[in-house]
Amino acid sequence: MFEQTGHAMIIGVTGAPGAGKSTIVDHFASVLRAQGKTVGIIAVDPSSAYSHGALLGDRIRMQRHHDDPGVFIRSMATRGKLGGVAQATLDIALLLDAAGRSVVIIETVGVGQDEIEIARLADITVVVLVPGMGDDVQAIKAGIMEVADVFAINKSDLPGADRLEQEIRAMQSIADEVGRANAAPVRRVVATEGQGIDELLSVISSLFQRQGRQSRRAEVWEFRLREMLREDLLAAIPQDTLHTHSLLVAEKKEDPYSAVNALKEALWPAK
Ligand SMILES: Nc1nc2c(ncn2[C@@H]2O[C@H](COP(=O)(O)OP(=O)(O)OP(=O)(O)O)[C@@H](O)[C@H]2O)c(=O)[nH]1
Ligand SMILES: [Mg+2]
Repeated sequence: MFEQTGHAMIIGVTGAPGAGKSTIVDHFASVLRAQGKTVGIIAVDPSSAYSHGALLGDRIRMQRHHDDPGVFIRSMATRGKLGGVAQATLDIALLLDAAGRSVVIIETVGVGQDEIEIARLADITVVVLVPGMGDDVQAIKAGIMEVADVFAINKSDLPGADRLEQEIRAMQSIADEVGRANAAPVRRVVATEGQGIDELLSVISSLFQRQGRQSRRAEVWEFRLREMLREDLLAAIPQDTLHTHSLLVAEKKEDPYSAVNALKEALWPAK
């Protein structure tokens, strides 16, 4: 199956809760379908640990695609444990890729570090910001700035879009001064009206074309291989050996460094 992967363009859409990510993704799907492309959508939904409403909301908003086999939608609940979700998301994205979807879209709420990891899996990441939310700059500070390939200012029908755009530009020029150039293009959209969606998608496609399919993949695979290695090594250590050393460390009969050495010894006995 792995040989069949590597054909899809993976788009990440991230941003604050309620920024309009699902509405944008929904319109992306319509535009892509009209171009004859097949679409896979993965909605990573951290809020479903607390309320199932959000999950249902996503389904309802994307309902106009529900009887189109060209659009596959999968919601992933993270149930409070984000570790491992990035891996699971990548695996599903690869599965959709292998199944022949031309575009795979990953929607994730950009709040924590783990979700930024998910955003990094994409070939092109769109960060959705909204005017007048006050926490935009916060979100940018939290590391979202670096993962953005494109900024979408959604809800541009509301006041404050100019100011937000200026704020983004100011951030970019600071990043430029400290040598972390990020001239990600900024586009305004009104997702509810479908305004600016075509333009946003064409910016995404041309960035993807320019950067080439491979540029992100080595980074993504390094991340994935690290996880696979971690899982394999942990699985190779007998559970009771790990437990015994945990007890010893807790009782201060062994220091953690010696414990790790002893565990490595269990994996690779010295000759
Ligand atoms: N005024 C205005 N409202 C919008 C626009 N786009 C989306 N909304 C509204 O914003 C709300 C949230 O939209 P969603 O698409 O669910 O946002 P989301 O980012 O997917 O939300 P979560 O997945 O819950 O984080 C909905 O009530 C939308 O109708 C827009 O361009 N202008
Ligand atoms: Mg959503």
